[in-house]
Amino acid sequence: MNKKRGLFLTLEGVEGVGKSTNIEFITQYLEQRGIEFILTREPGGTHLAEKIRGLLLEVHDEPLTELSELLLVFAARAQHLERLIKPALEQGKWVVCDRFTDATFAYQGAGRGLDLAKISVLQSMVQGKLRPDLTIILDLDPAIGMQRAIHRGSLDRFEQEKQSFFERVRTAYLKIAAAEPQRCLVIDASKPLQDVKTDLLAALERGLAAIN
Ligand code: Z5A
Repeated sequence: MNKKRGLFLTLEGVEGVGKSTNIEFITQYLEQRGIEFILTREPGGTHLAEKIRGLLLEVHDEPLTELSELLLVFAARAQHLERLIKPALEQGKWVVCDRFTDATFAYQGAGRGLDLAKISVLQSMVQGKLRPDLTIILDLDPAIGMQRAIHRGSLDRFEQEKQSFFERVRTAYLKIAAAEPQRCLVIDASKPLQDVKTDLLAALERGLAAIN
């Protein structure tokens, strides 16, 4: 029997914007509706892809080149897609993913300044036509995000970047949202958490109604 493909939802935003916090609201929403889903993240999501995540986030004596970083992001994604995301979608499960390829366009593209056309080539090579059905972009001034995240202790390789890097990342996310309004919903994450939750759930209802 052919089961209907599950939906692919992604959550994006700058550092400390509240993705982990808000993803919990999304999963509660899906549970209440009896929707079968998996929760995963990028970079990572499978045993090997999580090892690649370690390489990407740790600070190394030998600096990682920008191209190596880009290729590692897509290597992790290729593993994640084939081993976890695609099988789940084919079984009819929804996939909720903390970051996906929009993060590559934002961080490696706008942040590092790598050629967006090259990222698009890798996107097609690794994903074929697969794209998220719905993407929630939590938008916040990176200075506030950094303040929210700072208590976590030592900074990873990305967290050590300057504020201007994260400002480029934020602008890139807003550009993606403007270019693909049918897929991307932007939520103002500077509001108190309860208000962000209300906006997020309303956006989710609207977004899902438009897809289904
Ligand atoms: N990366 C990349 O470069 N290219 C790629 O293609 C991909 C990723 C996929 C790891 O991502 C890094 O990988 C990321 C980009 C890069 N690096 N950076 N930066 P990650 O998603 O694992 O790491 P992260 O961005 O650092 O996520 P995070 O710091 O865990 O942030 P978060 O999940 O968005 O935030 P949170 O933990 O939910 O919230 C932070 C704190 O704020 C917490 O105490 C909350 O209680 C509080 N909070 C949340 N919402 C609010 C509101 N509304 N008001 C007040 N306080 C709040």
